[in-house]
Order: sequence, then C-alpha cells, then structure tokens
Amino acid sequence: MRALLHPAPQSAEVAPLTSLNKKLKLYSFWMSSCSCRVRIALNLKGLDYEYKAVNLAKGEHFGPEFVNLNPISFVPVLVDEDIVISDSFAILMYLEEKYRQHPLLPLDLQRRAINYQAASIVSSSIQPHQNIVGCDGYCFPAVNVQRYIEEKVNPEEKLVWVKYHIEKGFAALEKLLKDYAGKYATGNEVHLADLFLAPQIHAAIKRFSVDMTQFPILSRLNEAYNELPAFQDAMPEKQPDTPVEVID
Ligand SMILES: N[C@@H](CCC(=O)N[C@@H](CS)C(=O)NCC(=O)O)C(=O)O
Repeated sequence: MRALLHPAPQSAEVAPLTSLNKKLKLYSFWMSSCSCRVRIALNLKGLDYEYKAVNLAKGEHFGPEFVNLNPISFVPVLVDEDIVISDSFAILMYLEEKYRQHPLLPLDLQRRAINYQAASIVSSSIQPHQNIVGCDGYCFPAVNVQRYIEEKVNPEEKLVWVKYHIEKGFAALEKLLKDYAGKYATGNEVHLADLFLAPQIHAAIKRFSVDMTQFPILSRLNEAYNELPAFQDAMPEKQPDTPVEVID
C-alpha cells in the first residue's frame, strides 16, 4: 500500500537503479541557486553529467542557441538525450521519476506536502527577488526586478529589497519546519526541501550578509548540509565555471 504513495510513472521509462547516464547535460551557472538545486540532486542520485556553463554575466542566456533550449532564458536546463527540461522544479521531478535511486520525496503524504511547500517558498517567494544580484561586483546585464530597482530607485535599495524577502521567507520556513525538522528539513533523511534550502541559505550568507542568528533551525540545517559531499560539491565555489577569485 505504501508503494502506491510513490507511484512509478505510467510509461516504462524508469531508468535502472544502477544507471549512470553519461548523456545528461546540465546548462548551469556557478552562482545560480536554481542550478545548484539540480546539481545536488544529480550528485545525490549518482548521475554523471556534462556541465555546460552558461555565463549569465556575459548575457549568454539571451543568445539564440540558449533561447532555443529555454525560451524564458533562465538556467538551469537539463538535456537527457532528446528530452529538454527547464525550471529546477520540473527538472527535479523528472529526475525523481526517471532515476529512482535516493528518493527526493518522503512516502508520508504530509511530509511530502511540507517538502513541496518549503521548496515553493524558496522558488516562488524568495529567489525571484534576488535574481541576478551578484556578489563582489558580479552584477549582470539583465532586465529584472533588481536592475529595475537600481535604475528607478537607487542601487542601495535593491539589497534592502532582497534582504526583506529572504528574511520574510526564512521566518516562514522556521515556523513551517519546527514540527518536522530532524537532522534535515523534514526529518532525518535528505529530501526535496533540503535541495532548495541549502543554496538559498548559502546565498543569504555569502551574497546578502543575512544575519542567520535570527533563524536557528535554518542555521542548524546549513551545518548539516556542510557535512554532505553531494551538497558541498554542488556549491558555487566548486563549479567548473567558478571564477578563480571566488574559489574557496
Ligand atoms: N523558476 C526557475 C527560475 C530560474 C532562474 O531564475 N534562474 C536564474 C539563475 S538562479 C537565471 O537564469 N537568471 C537569469 C536572468 O534573470 O536573466 C527555476 O527554478 O529554474
């Protein structure tokens, strides 16, 4: 009965547990927290992939080749043979259904819903507000809310804006997770919520100097993520396209 709560896709497309698919390609940018979510999942599931760097700082995501892959010009994009998927949530669900090793969703429906909710808080209510604000001078030539605030209000205001939304989201996550968190966000196993939280907490600390003492649960989770190679290897400082001056 429990297996019914985590059904296989209708078609017979589930890859063998041991599959190491050499054909996966991930279009990614080192600093992108959305790309980082997918990098963690690929690491957890033991899936080898080709890293295709897309330099957002140079506007490569607006080039015709990339727009052809993702019409909205965002990383990440995953290519699995002839299947092209963009949006980290969609990519993660695809990976979860095709590559069943290291499940990203708990069987318990309530905990599963909490994972979706936490992921959605990060991806819908936090990350879009920080899109394309760099650190240490990495500010990108994109047209987005940050550039808009910089030009129409003033450059300082964009950091105030980002921090407001990160802290609002983190405060909600603290309340949401207090009855579910164990070593990780929704228990003692790594699940979907953790893949969204780790890059977001990392960005909050490194890019936006958020005072994490306000968020004890998230701080504790961050320490646990820092112990896991699958998370550490996915972080911005360790990517093939990370600028040398940022490498730890
Ligand atoms: N909902 C999308 C958002 C993707 C997104 O915002 N990607 C950022 C990097 S984290 C990006 O490509 N930004 C380029 C731009 O704003 O021009 C996802 O989760 O993949």
